Amino acid sequence: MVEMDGQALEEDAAQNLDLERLRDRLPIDGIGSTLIYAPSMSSTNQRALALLETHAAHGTLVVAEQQTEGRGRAGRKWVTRAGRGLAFSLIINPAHMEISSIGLLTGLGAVAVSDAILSMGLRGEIKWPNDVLVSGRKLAGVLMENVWMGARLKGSVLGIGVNLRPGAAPPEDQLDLPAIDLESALGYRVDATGFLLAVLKALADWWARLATPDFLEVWNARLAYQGRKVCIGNLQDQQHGVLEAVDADGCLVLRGEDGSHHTFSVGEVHLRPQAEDLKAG
Ligand code: BT5
Repeated sequence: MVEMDGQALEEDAAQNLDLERLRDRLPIDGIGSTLIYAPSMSSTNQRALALLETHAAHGTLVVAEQQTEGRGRAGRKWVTRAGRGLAFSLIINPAHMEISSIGLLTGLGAVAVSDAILSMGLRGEIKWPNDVLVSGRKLAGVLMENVWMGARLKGSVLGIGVNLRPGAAPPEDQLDLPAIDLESALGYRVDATGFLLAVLKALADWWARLATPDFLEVWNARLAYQGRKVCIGNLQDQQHGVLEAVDADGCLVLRGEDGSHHTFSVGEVHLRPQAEDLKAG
């Protein structure tokens, strides 16, 4: 089933996605069982969360080529510019997952994007928990949001934003981390539909194997800043240590100077390399 919104694209940017082709290839193992597309949306996550409230099914996919109120974590903004980027959100029913391992879903999004770019010859690193970096620059961001009914998890929305073409990201002075787009990294024009399908295929494959050691191994193998000194937390409370790994629940494990281990769950914490380690690395 495909639903289309009538909202038009801002600017005169050409539509990136070939909807006919997308429709023909979906669903992929249940992913994209319902496709909701609009050239422009406020936020695909916002739309998907609203759908989840009205009992949308697992696998429902919401796609836009521009967002006017794209969301990052902790109230930050994510920019998706018409004809330059891609934004999509997948409704997931994590009924069979332990609540403690819900953080794996953020990793699922990041691993799927890094798989898709690897198939194009680009090695991505995952800055825990939710960024995909190429050459230390942010190519994509993942935002997982949950809908609760009391203590019961009704469903999750896995939102992914990717910079496809030059000009996708806002100016550097508005960024925490330098940005990059897929086309600049590859040096040739990217097929947006093919790329989206590759991410969806990877999401479907890893969703089926989320609780396996394979998934954790791949996530860890692509982890940015591994073995380096990092600092994590917020302005009030910062912890320093050497970044060791992601554990089976998707939590980040740091080793302190005294050798003790500290575990952080996917939340509102901010991870960055320490300045002296940046200079060294
Ligand atoms: C993220 O948050 O990186 C999560 C981004 C998730 C976006 C997707 S798009 C589909 C779905 N619908 C939504 O509304 N959201 C999701 P965070 O780690 O908090 O990073 C946010 C920061 O990234 C901002 O404060 C900027 O510094 C930076 N940023 C914003 N737009 C960017 C872009 N296009 N490219 C690179 N960096 C960007």
